[in-house]
Amino acid sequence: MTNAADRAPLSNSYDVLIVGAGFAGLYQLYRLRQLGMTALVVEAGDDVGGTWYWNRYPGARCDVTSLEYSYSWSKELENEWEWSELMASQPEIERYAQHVATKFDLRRDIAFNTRVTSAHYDEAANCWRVTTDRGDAVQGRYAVMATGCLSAPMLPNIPGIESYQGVSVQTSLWPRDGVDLAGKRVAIIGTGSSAVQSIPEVAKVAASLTVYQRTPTYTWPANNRPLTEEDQRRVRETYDQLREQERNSIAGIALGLGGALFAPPTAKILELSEDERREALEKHGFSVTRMFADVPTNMEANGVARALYGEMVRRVVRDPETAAALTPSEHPIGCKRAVIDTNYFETFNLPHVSLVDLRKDPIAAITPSGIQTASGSREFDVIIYATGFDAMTGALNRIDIRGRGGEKLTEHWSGGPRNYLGLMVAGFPNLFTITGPGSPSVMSNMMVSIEQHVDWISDSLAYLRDHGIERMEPAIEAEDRWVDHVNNVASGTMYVAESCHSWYLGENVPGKIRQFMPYIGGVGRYRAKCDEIAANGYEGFILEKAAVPAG
Ligand code: FAD
Ligand code: N01
Repeated sequence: MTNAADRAPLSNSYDVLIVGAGFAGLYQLYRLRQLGMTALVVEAGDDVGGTWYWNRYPGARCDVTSLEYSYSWSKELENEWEWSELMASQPEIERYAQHVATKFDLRRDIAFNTRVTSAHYDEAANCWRVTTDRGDAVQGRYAVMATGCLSAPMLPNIPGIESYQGVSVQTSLWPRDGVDLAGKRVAIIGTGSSAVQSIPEVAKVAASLTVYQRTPTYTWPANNRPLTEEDQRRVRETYDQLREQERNSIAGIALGLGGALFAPPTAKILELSEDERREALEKHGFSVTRMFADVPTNMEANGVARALYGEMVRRVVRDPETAAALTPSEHPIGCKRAVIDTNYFETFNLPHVSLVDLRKDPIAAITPSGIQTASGSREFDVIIYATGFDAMTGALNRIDIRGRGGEKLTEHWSGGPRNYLGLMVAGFPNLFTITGPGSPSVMSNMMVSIEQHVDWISDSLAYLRDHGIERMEPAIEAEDRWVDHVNNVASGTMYVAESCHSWYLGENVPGKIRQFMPYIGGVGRYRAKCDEIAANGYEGFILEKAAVPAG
């Protein structure tokens, strides 16, 4: 299969259907081929890369050291690929995904330009029946949802949005040919990671840039730099140990952002005198607020760090009113996903860049020519929506997934996402989710978590085959216990503090249940738990031979 729009018709039946050709889907396909299973990947985009295919906005790059944000399952790949920067940009990561697809000849089993619209479990035939927006109907004994955690873009429900006559674009659906921003009057709505990365780049070319901010963001300098040959050599020499450290770490990271060995902080900000705190501020700037072990766990320590953070913003941003608006005051440091930037605050000192504080001056409407707030209207040539995603559950819920007895996944999850180990859902036999809610997922270097899930799923499928088992699903009691465990680990942390409103909690999506979705027990502990469950004959799962084999 190629990425041509007019692809050949699909076969009727596969061992495994995989949805999504990002890093998860690609590795899953590779592993299934190794097992000798037939697999089809269905992908909405016209090529591989997932996140790195869709998010082409100016400034897009990863915020984990690229030598770590890369596959670990092929020594040859590891040795031949040269990352040019500490944290690679979107085009480079996309090229890496394309290189992997070409090197391992993966595209021939991928149906591109095809969106899965439904996946229904046929209990009698014990298979998943999948339909697509191109009229395909295919079946697989197993289905693997590699649909991504940050792949369901959100457009805000602002009145008049459809009436706008200029160019409007979402960071997460940025066109491959780019958007002409040179000399244009540009507005950007949002100040999360995508906006923080875009703003300095857009400001370089636009005639004017107006940033519409609802919630100010804690962001830390990326300190990105080109990688030297010495960096690459040093990491290659110790790659095996580094990968092992990642797998057993809390967040899937062994190297810090500087590329040096990373150790979780141990010093406490509350144990420092006022003079020592000031000294640390002078020496480390913004980073001082991320260096102490008590800041994420103790609200008093968090408050001290917030005051230092505010001081740093005031030091960088010259206009006091803009500095005040850019300073987070309501939510604790660390309760939302950390944001990493290059010259974010500095950009607000440029004469053609301005900030609209939506807490004081909310958006009333998008008009045919621009944006109207309570205080008046501004006209723009381009509006950029950096307004985020329906995270973790969005891509799954946008597919009509039905399990045993026709139960809809959205019904099963009407009180918030529920599953066992973040991998399987009770009542949805033989359906696996990669980096789903209830797993470390977005709380980690995703590459490490993706590989762990793909390996676990592949090993499970081999086990089922070797033991003549045709149906696997979690017992409802095991699911209940896991959901309780995930909630208990998060309870009392700043992630669920009342003052925290994050996409981890689903709060950015109107009507979504407030529930902390990822598992924060740590990548290493979680891996050990998954391995132990498998070693104990898949404890908590119901394994059975189907009455009727798949047709
Ligand atoms: P994705 O890459 O999201 O791929 C899922 C694919 O499934 C997509 O191509 C999508 O088109 C397809 N799909 C979904 N639904 C359907 C359907 N119904 N039918 C057909 N196809 C479908 N993580 C990190 O660890 N470090 C980082 O630095 C980092 N940076 C990020 C930067 C951005 C801008 C974003 C948005 C996310 C970032 N992430 C980062 C998270 C990132 O999503 C993961 O690291 C990783 O790329 C996810 O891979 P995936 O294959 O699981 O999902
Ligand atoms: O999305 P976000 P993102 N009116 O949800 C605002 C990964 N990622 O695409 O906070 C006005 O963080 C919203 O405001 P508020 C990473 O995991 C990584 O930026 O809800 N504003 C917020 O400011 C990240 O966390 C990188 O008040 C509205 C913004 O839009 C995740 O993807 C880079 C609004 C959305 O921020 C998502 O990041 C990019 C409205 N109606 C992404 N609706 C790296 O650097 C929403 N907003 C690795």
